[in-house]
Amino acid sequence: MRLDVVTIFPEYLDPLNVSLVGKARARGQLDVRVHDLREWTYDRHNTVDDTPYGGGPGMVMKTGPWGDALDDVLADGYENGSHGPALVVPTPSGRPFTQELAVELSERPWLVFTPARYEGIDRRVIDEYATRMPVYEVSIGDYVLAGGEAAVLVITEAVARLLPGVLGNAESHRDDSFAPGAMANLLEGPVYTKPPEWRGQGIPDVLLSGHHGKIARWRRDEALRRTTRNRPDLVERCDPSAFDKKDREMLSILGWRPGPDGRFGRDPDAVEE
Ligand code: JCH
Repeated sequence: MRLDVVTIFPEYLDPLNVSLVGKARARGQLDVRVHDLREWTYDRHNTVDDTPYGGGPGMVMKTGPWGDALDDVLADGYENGSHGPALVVPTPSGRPFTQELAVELSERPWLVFTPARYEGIDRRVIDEYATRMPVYEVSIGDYVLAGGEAAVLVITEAVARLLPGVLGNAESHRDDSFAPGAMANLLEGPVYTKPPEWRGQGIPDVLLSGHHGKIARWRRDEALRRTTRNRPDLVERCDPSAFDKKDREMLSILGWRPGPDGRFGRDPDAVEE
């Protein structure tokens, strides 16, 4: 997979040399190229921004540098044998970045990221490239960053670990059941390792019992406990057929009951566990 990033802060992308993404690059599984947008400015001050039409606060990134940069980056990619580019534009007004979208992006051969600063990029740039290739405008969450670079790091890590051969066998994909679908998308419960006692805290007995059935059940109960507490929306949207008898018992203990449609919701009269 080829990744291009065009930014006014190339150093911000240095973490792409480290860890999982860095190793995938070193192994030749990922071809990452970071470009300084200011190389496509031709004035004395390397200007990339200007005042917004219609007035208002802040500055907007100009069409010229972005258009010239993207044309050159795309031409270079094609010359080097890449095909099927897609533009990935981090923005607070984009579609939510989910595991499902990470899977979709991981199936593309070539992603071009355009992390912006200021109030974002002149709309005409995105509209023009959208006539030639898929454009994904993506938000990594409901909070406001100062620019798109951190979002590129997030998206790149989520995508890279899905590429064939990037995760070693040891750390290989657990269910990753965060993806779409109505079936059991529960958060993971707590995990423990040696030593068996630390600052007066032991390990839950069941995990030392060697009883695989009981361990699986305990983990599932802890997953239900955490998910109802931290992400009630995930439980509410679950197809109720995803819950077995023991799940239903645990949900009841946690104050969750099936509604008229069979889906589970928190009993408003229940007391918090
Ligand atoms: C960005 C900005 C418009 C702040 C400039 C480029 C993405 N999930 C997510 N949060 N924030 C971003 C993001 C991505 C790219 C840029 N900014 C600053 C731009 C705003 O309008 C409300 C606010 C923020």
